[in-house]
Amino acid sequence: MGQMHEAKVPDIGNFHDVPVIELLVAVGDTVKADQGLVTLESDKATMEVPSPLAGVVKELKVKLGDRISEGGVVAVIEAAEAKTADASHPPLGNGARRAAEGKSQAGSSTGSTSATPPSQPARSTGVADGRSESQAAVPPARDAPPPASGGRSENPSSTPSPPSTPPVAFDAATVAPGKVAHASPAVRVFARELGVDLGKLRGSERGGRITKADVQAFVKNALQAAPAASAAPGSGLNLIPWPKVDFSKFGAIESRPLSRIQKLSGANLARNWAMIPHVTQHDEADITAMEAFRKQLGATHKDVKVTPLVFLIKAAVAALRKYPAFNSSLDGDNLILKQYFHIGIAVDTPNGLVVPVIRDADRKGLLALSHELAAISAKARDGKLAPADMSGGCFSISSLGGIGGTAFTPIINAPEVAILGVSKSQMRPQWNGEGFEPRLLLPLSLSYDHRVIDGAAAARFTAYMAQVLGDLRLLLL
Ligand code: CAO
Repeated sequence: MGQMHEAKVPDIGNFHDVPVIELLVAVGDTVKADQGLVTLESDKATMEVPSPLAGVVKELKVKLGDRISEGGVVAVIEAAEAKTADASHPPLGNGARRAAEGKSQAGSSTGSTSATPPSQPARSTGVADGRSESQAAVPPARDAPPPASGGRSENPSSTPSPPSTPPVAFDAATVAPGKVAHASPAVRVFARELGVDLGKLRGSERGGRITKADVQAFVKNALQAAPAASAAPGSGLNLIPWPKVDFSKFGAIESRPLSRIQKLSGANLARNWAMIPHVTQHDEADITAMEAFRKQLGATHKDVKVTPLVFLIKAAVAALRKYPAFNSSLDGDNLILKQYFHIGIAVDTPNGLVVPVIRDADRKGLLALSHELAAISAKARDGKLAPADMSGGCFSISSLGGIGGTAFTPIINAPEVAILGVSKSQMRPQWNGEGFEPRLLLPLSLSYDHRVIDGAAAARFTAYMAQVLGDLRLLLL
């Protein structure tokens, strides 16, 4: 018989008494190391609690609807082989476990001991409640066949994707937006899987509580109503049906199911693209002087890599200050203007695109931002971002400058109202009034929500960003 190990809730940020909304395994199941055992749902995101090692589920310590905190035991796993229990996952009863427990005990709702390393992160699946924060802003799918344009996931040296859900910045507000509904966690999961906004349902149970049958009836009605709606001019998007093609008639094919994340993020992007009237304003910044300064910083500060991105963060903050409408969100008939400057950065990871947020970027210098960017990118690539790391953004930057391209159309990260896409800088001849001189030009692509921002304002915003990047002294104003 293998040794028994407890699977505990790792560090999940400042969340306590988080409900268990899904049991991903049953007693007797064989699990791999790091495989999700249960799903927890905070008010920001869902997270899977991973198995600390490969083995067999001997006991489930939680049931649907239970509430649990960091350190709480969700399951007991019998190790597949004794040798799989290494120093980082010592078995129960091993004296070494006390060293591993530490902080994970503090927030435990079950108060049991465990050998699960407290630092092992819960994997955020980015499924949030009715607020749409910290979503990835730009389109490529994560686990899909690699895009032709390249990206980190195509890099053969990249770490292969883990078998289950990676952290992702999309939330389920897209899938199930609206008011908080009176429904059990299981019903909410069910509704989310079907893309049903519970806010639109009236529950049949006492107190308006929504049941699974209510959700099924809602979907049935919606399906029946769909043909009529699509036939009526002007109703909804009035789209013709998606083409159904038997591709195998034309050649060999492989059918690959979309991951849960792809489904969620796809819904998110589709919502943002369909609901926000996007316009993309393109501009160029002359970063010749900035680049010289960046190289100088690189030569004198070897402990951190200073890339153009930190200058873009500072320039974006300056432009957000000057044009506050860009640092806002629509809330019904109100515009919420934010007085803080939290900048989301799209990070390409082997597991997909995530958008961690750098908080209070206005209060940080270029070097501090460089350190934070390096730390948060590493955390993202290691799949260790907590939901809190990906929330609260005001404005996002998606930089493909390290890869290539001349321009692109980033999709706005609702409820933000603008996003900056950055492409690769190029040395090009510029007319200075007397002759051509080589200047380093950085392409900027600003997508904005035309309901909130006028074209002239967007042109001013990008022009100002270009001006700041061209003369960094403006940052001192
Ligand atoms: N023009 C030219 N070179 C650029 C550049 C630009 N606009 N931006 C960065 N570079 C250079 C950097 O200086 C660095 O050069 P060296 O290695 O010679 O120093 C190199 O490109 C790589 O930079 P980087 O990517 O490591 O660092 P970064 O700060 O520019 O970006 C991060 C960090 C996390 C944003 C980036 O690694 C990343 O993940 N980018 C992809 C974002 C993404 O996928 N966006 C959405 C696309 S659509 O889904």
